[in-house]
Amino acid sequence: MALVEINFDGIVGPSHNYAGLSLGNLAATVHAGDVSYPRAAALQGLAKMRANAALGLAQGFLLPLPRPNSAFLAALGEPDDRPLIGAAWSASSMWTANAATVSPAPDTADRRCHLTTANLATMPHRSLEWPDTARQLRLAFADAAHFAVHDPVPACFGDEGAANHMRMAASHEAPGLEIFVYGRSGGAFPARQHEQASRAVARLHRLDPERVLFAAQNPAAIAAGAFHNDVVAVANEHLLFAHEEAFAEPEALFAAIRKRLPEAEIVVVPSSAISLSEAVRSYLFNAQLVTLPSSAGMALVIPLEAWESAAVRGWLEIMLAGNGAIRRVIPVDVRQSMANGGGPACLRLRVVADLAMVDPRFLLSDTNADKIEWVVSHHWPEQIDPADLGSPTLIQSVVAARATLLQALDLAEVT
Ligand code: SUG
Repeated sequence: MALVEINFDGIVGPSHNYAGLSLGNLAATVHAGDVSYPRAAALQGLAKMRANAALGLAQGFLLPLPRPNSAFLAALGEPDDRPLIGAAWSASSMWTANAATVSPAPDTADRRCHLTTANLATMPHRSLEWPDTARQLRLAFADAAHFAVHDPVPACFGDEGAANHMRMAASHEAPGLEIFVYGRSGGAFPARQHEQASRAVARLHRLDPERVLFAAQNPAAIAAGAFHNDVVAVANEHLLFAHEEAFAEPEALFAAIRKRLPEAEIVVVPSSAISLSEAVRSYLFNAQLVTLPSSAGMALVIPLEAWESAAVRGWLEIMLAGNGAIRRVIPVDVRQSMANGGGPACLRLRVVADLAMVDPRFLLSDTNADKIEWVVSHHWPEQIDPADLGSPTLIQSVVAARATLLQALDLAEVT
C-alpha cells in the first residue's frame, strides 16, 4: 500500500452567499449582507486545486450539498426570518476541513483509515451538513477493508472535525501523533470544539492513547476570532507551525509533543512579530502546509491576504531566508471564501490513504477539472444578493447547476 496525503477540497456551491451566520467568525460577520460571486468563488477554489495538483500533490474533491435545504425550512414551518433562510441556503460545506476528523491507517488499532463525520452542532447552518456529508464520505471511501466512516458523535458535544485536529509524524505513512484541540466555553464567542467530542473521536478511531494529546485552545485566541484552531496553527509531518497565543498551555503541549515525537520541529511565531489580531485577519496559519515531492521540503500555501500583510510578509521572508523546513510560500486567491472566514486550509480535508482505494470519481484529473470548470462557468450564478435568497428563479438555477455538475462527474447517485 502506498500511502499519500490526499487533499479533498470542497467545490464551492452555486448558492455561496454572505449571510453573516457565524458568531465569532470575524470575516463572515464583517461581510454579512455583501453580494457574493459564486462562479468566481468556485473558480478560485478550482484554481487552487489545479495548482496543488501541478505541484505533484494528490488532489480530490467533495461535492456541494443540496441547497436550499427545503426540509429544514419545512420543519421550521417555512420561516421568513433571514438568518434561517440563510442557513438553508448556506454553501458552508465548501470548508471540508470541518467535514470530518481523519485518522490514517498507521494510527489505528485495526489499520483502517477512520473518518468521523463532524456534527458541527454549534452553528445552525453548519449542523445541517452532516447527513449529506456522511453519505458522500461513504461513497468516496466505500472500501470497508481500508476505511471506516463513522456517523457524528452526539450533538450535545460539538465537533468541528479536522479543523481542531493535527497529526504529526516522521512522515505521512509512519504512525502519527494525533493532537486534538478543544475550546472551553465562557468567552464572548462560542467554543465550537468540545473536549468530550474530541475524546470520543479518539476512542472511535481506536487510537493508541500513548500517541494522542488533548490540548485546550487559548481563550484569548477564540476571543480574537480563532473560532477553529486551524486559524492559529497548522501541522504537517514533523513540523508544527503555530502562533504564540494559539494554545492555553503551549509549553506543556510542546514538551508532550517532543516527548512522543523526538523529531518534532515546532516553529512558533511570536506576538511581537505578528499580533494575534493580525494572524487572524491575515489567516497566515490557515495555510496548507504540504510536503513537496522529490524531497523538495515543505511549502506553505497561504491566502493572498497574508502575503499582502506587511508584518506577515516580513516574517515569512526572514523565515524563508533561514532555509528551514518550509522552502516555499505560495500565495493563492481564495478571496470569496476568505470573506466568509475560510482560507486555503479550511477548503480542504486531508486524508492519508492509498489513492487506489478511493473512488476515482472523487479524484481530480485534468478531465474532471475541465468538466468542473465548464459546469461552473456556464451554470453557477454570477452573483447573489442575500436579499434574493428564497426567490423561485434562484432556487431553480442553483438546483439545476448542482444537478448538472453531478451528472458531468458521473456522480448523480449522490443526489
Ligand atoms: O464555520 N463560515 C465558516 C468558515 C469555516 C472555516 N473553516 C475552518 N476554519 N476550518 C464557519 O464559520 C460563514 C457563513 C455565512 O455567514 O454565510 C461560515 O459558515
